[in-house]
Amino acid sequence: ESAGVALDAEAQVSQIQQALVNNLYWVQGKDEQFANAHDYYTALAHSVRNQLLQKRIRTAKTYAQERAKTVYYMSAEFLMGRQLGNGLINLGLYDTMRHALADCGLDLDELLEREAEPGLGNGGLGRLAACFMDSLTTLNLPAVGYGIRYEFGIFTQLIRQGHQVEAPDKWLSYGNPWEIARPDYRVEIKFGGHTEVYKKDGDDDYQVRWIPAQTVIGIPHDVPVPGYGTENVNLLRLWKAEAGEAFDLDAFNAGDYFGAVANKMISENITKVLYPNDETRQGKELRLQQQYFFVACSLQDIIRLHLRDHGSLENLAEFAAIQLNDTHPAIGVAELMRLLIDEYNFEWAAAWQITQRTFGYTNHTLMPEALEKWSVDLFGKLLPRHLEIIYEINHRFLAQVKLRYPNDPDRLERLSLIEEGGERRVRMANLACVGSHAINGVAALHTELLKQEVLQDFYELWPDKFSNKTNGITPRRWLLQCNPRLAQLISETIGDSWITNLDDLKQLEAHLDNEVFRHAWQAIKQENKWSLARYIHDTVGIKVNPDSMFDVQIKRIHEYKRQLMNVLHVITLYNRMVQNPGDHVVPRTVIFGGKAAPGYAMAKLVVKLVNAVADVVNNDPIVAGRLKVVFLPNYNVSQAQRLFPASDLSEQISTAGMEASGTGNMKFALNGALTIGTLDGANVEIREEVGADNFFLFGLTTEQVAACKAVGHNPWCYYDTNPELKRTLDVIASGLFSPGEPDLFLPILDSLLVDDPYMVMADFAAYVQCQEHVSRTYEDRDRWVRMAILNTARIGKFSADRTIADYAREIWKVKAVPVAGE
Ligand code: 26M
Repeated sequence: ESAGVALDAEAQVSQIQQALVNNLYWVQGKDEQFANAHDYYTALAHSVRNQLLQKRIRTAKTYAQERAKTVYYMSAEFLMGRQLGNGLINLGLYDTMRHALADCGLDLDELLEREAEPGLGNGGLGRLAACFMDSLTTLNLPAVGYGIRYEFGIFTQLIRQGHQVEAPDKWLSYGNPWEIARPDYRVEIKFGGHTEVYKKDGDDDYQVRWIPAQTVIGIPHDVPVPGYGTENVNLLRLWKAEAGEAFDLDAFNAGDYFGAVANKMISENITKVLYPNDETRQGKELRLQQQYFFVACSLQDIIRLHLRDHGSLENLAEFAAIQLNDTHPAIGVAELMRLLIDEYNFEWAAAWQITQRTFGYTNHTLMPEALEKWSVDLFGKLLPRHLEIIYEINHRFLAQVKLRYPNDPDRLERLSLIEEGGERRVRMANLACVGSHAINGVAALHTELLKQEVLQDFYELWPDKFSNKTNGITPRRWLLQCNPRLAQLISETIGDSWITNLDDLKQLEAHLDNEVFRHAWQAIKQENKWSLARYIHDTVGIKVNPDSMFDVQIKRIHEYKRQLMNVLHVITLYNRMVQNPGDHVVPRTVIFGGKAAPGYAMAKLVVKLVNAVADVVNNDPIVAGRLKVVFLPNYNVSQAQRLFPASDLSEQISTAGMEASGTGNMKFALNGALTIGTLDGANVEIREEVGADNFFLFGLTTEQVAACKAVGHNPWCYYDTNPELKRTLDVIASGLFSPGEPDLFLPILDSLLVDDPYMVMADFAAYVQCQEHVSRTYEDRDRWVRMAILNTARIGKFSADRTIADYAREIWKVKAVPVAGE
């Protein structure tokens, strides 16, 4: 029998090789002889895609037959990361493929590197959507992700003379083998114009109709989403905007050729580029167009599918659960009402019930500047009918509130969907709350703060709508795929059930006292660090000491995340080494990665400061081998997959009460890095799970931050009483890091010493002290390894499989529909 298996494997290998050669020839028009690595990548991607499409077709049939309730996850962002490696792992083809390629002299790892990264998101929110898609499929839950097919994703970050420079992300320039365009499911989307009242034939009632000014076409582009160890394949359906067919006929006929083509460009602009703002919104018209465009496309698609399978929209909420990933798709509440009332002739009350029962809303931020509000003026010009509907929703809602709180005009003002006083604005979070049956935060602390602060009035009105759903990450990409050596050690030790049941990692604890196991664990971390050190040298030319502690902060650059505090610590370490060169130190390599929003001056200045400090520190022989600073340009999902496995220390140091959850924190711990962090977001729950002894905690709590601000925080007193902090700021002020530009970093010093809104000064001493504790612990390498193992062993709660199972049971009421094997 083993001979039979061997033969089968051999047959499989030659089958794979034949498929690749065929693709090169018939699809790409290339002879084997002239094919380069990218051509082979494309051939391989097509062969994986074909297998996924086959499974997808069988999945769609099963879902339709079973009349299954479906989750529609609406998100303006999906940060999927590269697909090929993930597809191979999910299909169980990874090892076979590696051997088949090696047979032809090709290196799988090298081909995987040829894939362009689909960066269709800013950061945490978009990556969460991608992890959720992985878990939805792995759990066999019928689901569609709806989003935008941006032609340019998050910008490419270049560093020039230490400054961030943005370049366009041309991710589609070599084609995208993962999508398939579906022009047969195109939809028409209208914008602008006005509304009018009319009487329908044979009907006494008046109806409203929208006479729009423009039509844009939405073309779905489908990306198959595989799961681990399942036949099911779900869909990510991304919409591309094109000009309407008749866009130009009138103009052409009038002889206005140029105007006609210009109009076409305006339509196609809608899905041109991802807005690179994370957490701050600007009321840009194109952004509202993007939001309405993808939501309106998706709702038409949902309705088409629902009517196909169920015949009437009466029971929409029984078969469709639509989740709003933040307020970006919240306009969907008004659009579904418009469709039901204007197009499908529902009465208001019935339409409203269907709408509320169908939508759920997830909030992702406590930062007030991130709450979306659209000027009523702009809104009415772009979506006049939707503005009317929002006014009507508001009118009925506030009437209901008035009954409950008869003499509370302030409360009415706060709950209103319209912000008054100054420019009137539509509050999208209020629209999302009113239009949904479920509202959730993304970590326990975040949900509590939502209930007590940002959404307090809604919580008092409808406490039962609120729940917490602590974020999670997919263990497939964030351990199995990115850290194959550790994944293998774990599977050899406790079996491989952890891949779909992450709580099983607990079994590692039984091996804590096994010295061989601990050495193997440490050796893997060391190998991962060597490989990262090579990558750092290849990309930025810096030689780092692979035996030093890899201290890593990778996330969007934002003041509340406090990369600045981390740099101040680095400068402090540098000052110490310069002043006392003979003192014993624990060597560190401090690594930063992250993009600053292009219009966020302070964040860009922090990028410059990191690079400027790196220039000085890395070229000073006094600290050689003991301190290095690295800023890795263009942090993205692919780079993250190299960084988490090679990290010793995870920096999660946001001001308490400001980070909704964080998900990078989970990826570090899963890969055996220890956290230095504040009691913020999911850090609180991570610490609870891994144990206080295995987590480096420091800093003010949310309450202490609030109390400090209430009495008036005076940053100067920290400067005056902490000589090391004083020296650190003085060194920046001296111009050491800005030769020839003495004032360059003044805005940073000003921010720290005038307002210090993020409490960097207040937390600095505690942070530095905690870092000393980190260093001492790292010196006892065996103790460190034990702590690392315990972090991995106890992180099971943060699997996105758990998160999604909670959403499915408590919000969506959806059940698994497994597709039978062939
Ligand atoms: C808004 C307007 C224009 C352009 C972009 C935006 C925008 C985009 C993303 C605003 C906010 C955006 O994301 C917020 C976000 O990423 N929140 C993060 O969500 C993660 C997943 O829940 C959490 O882990 C992070 O703590 C939270 O910051």
